[in-house]
Amino acid sequence: MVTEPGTTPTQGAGTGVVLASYGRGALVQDGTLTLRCGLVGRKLRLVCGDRIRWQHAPGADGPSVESVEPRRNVVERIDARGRAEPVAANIDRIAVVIAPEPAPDWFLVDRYWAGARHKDIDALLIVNKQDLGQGPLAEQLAVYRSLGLACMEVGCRDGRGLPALHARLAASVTLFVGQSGVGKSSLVNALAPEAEAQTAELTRDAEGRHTTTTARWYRLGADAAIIDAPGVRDFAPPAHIVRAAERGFIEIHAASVDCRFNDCRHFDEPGCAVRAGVAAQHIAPRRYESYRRLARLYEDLA
Ligand SMILES: Nc1nc2c(ncn2[C@@H]2O[C@H](COP(=O)(O)OP(=O)(O)OP(=O)(O)O)[C@@H](O)[C@H]2O)c(=O)[nH]1
Ligand SMILES: [Mg+2]
Ligand SMILES: [Zn+2]
Repeated sequence: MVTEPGTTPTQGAGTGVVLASYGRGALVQDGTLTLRCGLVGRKLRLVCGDRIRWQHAPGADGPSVESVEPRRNVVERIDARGRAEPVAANIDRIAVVIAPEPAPDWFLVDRYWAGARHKDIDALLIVNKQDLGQGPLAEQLAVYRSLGLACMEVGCRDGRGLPALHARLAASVTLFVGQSGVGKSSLVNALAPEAEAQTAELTRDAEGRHTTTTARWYRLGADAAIIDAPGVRDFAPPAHIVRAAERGFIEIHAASVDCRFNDCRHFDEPGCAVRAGVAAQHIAPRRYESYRRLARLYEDLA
């Protein structure tokens, strides 16, 4: 029954949180117990962060997840075939991690931010690898700061900014997302002491690098948690969670009150205050382009 280091054989029942979900089973934490659970029934679909009830009946092989509490929210991504895939549930904050290397995909940052706003989830931009400098990032960071997105500069290698980040993540559940290789797992390891011991589940990809293959919850102190998610390049929040694409783009939404038409999409409608704002440099052209790409994608899928 014990297939994962640190799992505890047990009898009884209780409630816990899903640390990681693996198709036919889940790793569950209940207080100090870590349990490798099967699933009762074929319909049960679990995701990292789910609150569940488990039971280990006498005579059973091991503990099973019996039921899932209703989710407060669920963050999804779209896979290469355009299907929505849940990543994590019951999240307070999405932290988008970027770094000078690999070069940021700003469209991805914009989509995650818009998606977080749409779901009323707090958003944070973490700029890692400060030891590499941030030259070309500075211009875009200034745009995000002016729009009110919290940005924190950190470095796993030299420990820069980590105490401030740790403090910021207190009393909440934060999902780390971002491109592969930006240092999400390195950050989680640096912040959560218990994570370091569990890097066994990191696998190596074709180029021999460690890469994360499934979302995984780690406790951060007594009252907080961080979820390390895989950074597959093609993944992004699905369009349907950013249905209100415009609402997710704070500056575009603000300008749109002056558009001539109430249902202006800000593409080529006459009297569009958003395009006027872009022309007058009040709205960053790159942000407008992100909005257009997202709005188009949504229209294609609708
Ligand atoms: N120079 C520098 N390199 C770093 C820093 N943080 C992480 N790295 C390196 O970046 C590489 C990728 O780190 P990971 O933590 O595996 O990145 P990840 O975002 O978890 O990647 P995926 O799991 O594939 O999504 C590793 O070689 C790390 O050593 C940093 O602060 N500075
Ligand atoms: Mg990783
Ligand atoms: Zn408009």
